[in-house]
Amino acid sequence: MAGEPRSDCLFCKIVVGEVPATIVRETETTVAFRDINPQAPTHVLVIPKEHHADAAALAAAAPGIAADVLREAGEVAAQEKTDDAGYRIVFNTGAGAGQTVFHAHAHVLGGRGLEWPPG
Ligand code: IU
Repeated sequence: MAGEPRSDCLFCKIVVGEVPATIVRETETTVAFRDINPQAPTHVLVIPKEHHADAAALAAAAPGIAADVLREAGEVAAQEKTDDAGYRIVFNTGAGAGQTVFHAHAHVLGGRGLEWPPG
């Protein structure tokens, strides 16, 4: 069923504390934790606690929670004090775009200059 935890999903395991993560924020519907392979001084992932494969699936099944993820991404940027200088919210979607974990997640990247277009 849409949103149910999956036993083979690493991020579902982070939600329940079975896999360790450095959590920086948590709400009723979301968790934000530091990426283990940071690509910028601030690199935090914001995930819904519910399991949805990617951002589009999340928005289709649970638009309120998709909004929670976006709001939390902004709160992370403010907490990390990167909101003045600018930051980027990225949803890699599909293997061809670099998605490796198929549980929706927003990358919040900041703390350095970010080029456009991205690689
Ligand atoms: P991607 O957009 O699916 O490629 O992002 C997955 C991210 O999850 C990637 O940046 C990893 O470094 C990160 N990550 C993590 O933070 N903790 C983990 O245990 C694993 C991956 I596996």
